[in-house]
Amino acid sequence: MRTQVAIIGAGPAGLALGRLLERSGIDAIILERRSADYVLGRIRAGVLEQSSADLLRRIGVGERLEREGIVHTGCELSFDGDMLRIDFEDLIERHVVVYGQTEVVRDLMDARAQSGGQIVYEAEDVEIVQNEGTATVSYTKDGQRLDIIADFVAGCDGYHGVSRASVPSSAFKTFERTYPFGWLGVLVDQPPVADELIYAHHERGFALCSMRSHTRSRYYVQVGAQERVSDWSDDRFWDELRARIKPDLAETLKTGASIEKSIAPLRSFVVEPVRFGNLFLAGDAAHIVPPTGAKGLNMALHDVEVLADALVEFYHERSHAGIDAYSRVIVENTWRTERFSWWMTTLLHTFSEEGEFGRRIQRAEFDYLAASRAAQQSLAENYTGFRIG
Ligand code: RFL
Ligand code: PHB
Repeated sequence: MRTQVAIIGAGPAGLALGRLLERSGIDAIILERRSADYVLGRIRAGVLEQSSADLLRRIGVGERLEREGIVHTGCELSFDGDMLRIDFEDLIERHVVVYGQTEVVRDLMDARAQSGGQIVYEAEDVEIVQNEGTATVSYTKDGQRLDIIADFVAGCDGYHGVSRASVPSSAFKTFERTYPFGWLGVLVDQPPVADELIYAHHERGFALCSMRSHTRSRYYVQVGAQERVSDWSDDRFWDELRARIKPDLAETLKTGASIEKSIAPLRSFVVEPVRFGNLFLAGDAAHIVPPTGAKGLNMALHDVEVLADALVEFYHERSHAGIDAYSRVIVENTWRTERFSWWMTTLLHTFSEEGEFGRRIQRAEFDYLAASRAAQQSLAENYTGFRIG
């Protein structure tokens, strides 16, 4: 098979890139290791930056987002029960949209099915070999080994994918921080405890009250890196969450049987560069942020927007400028977002090794935020999405 762009991975990055290219008349095949149901079953992000929502509308997959997405003009921070609302609208005239990653992926999959674009699910043992000016991507489907010859390969296959692994490790540098804790998340069919997200610091650990809709809530508590989901009954989870949020909120919290429960490790990870010949990394394949700033999905969408522009420039104008600039633009944006996600994580989590000094510094940071409009503006512009160039 011959195609212009072989896309590895049908997560948000791969699917959005496929859509962007299709709308510019560029041919692409998407290879995904898992089944469509498996991909749709993963519960992940919940918050879209305004610019991500704009992108999805622009590429014609915004109809359900428009109907079901919930615009949030602010969020709440809580420190030992003291509340601070960050009013995005008032501070910087921007907002975010609560709309689950699962729904974004579903909308993109539906759009691709409608337009007849190809996604090969359950494509096993994907291998990438770069040639002069093209790349060969091989995979096994139903026991048969098949080849795709492509001009370019987009590695949208997440942190554990094959794309980065296909490049000699001497060709790139990685930067990593692993946090000594994870997030235990629970999804429940109950109305959210508040209208907006609450990011709570407590001496027992961080907690987040989020949502997917007016009737479905998503809650998280910080747990030790070694904890296992099987040690957390629903009752234990609800008790812990209640202990970490303001008592009057804890009283009104509506609990129920969890419909999903999982632990996600927290890490910061950056790859430099993110282009190797005709292979481009995008999304979680190129960078990981801890989920505290709600950035991962948004970064993935931004990466592929930049990549699609670069490829369109190449095919339509025969210009290499965009593809030559890709790595620099992505790495620059990545570090800016890494800084913000690290800062939110550092402010809100409990770090036992930092002792009482660390806690007082966190309190001072919270008090500064509460007192300073400039500090709130900085948080708001980063949370709702800040881009250079
Ligand atoms: P994905 O979603 O991991 O998709 C990669 C796809 O590639 C496939 N794949 C392969 N396919 C073929 N061959 C191979 N060898 C392959 N290896 C892998 C995989 O099966 C998969 O389908 O990466 P992508 O597209 O870059 O998207 C990134 C986002 O998924 C991620 O950054 C976010 O979910 C992060 N994140 C959040 N981001 C936000 O913007 N806002 C949030 O509120 C938010 N909350 C979160 C999060 C991530 C979390 N977890 C579980 C880490 C909350 C959590 C708990
Ligand atoms: C979520 O709803 O899953 C969510 C929301 C905000 C975050 C992280 C996760 O910062």
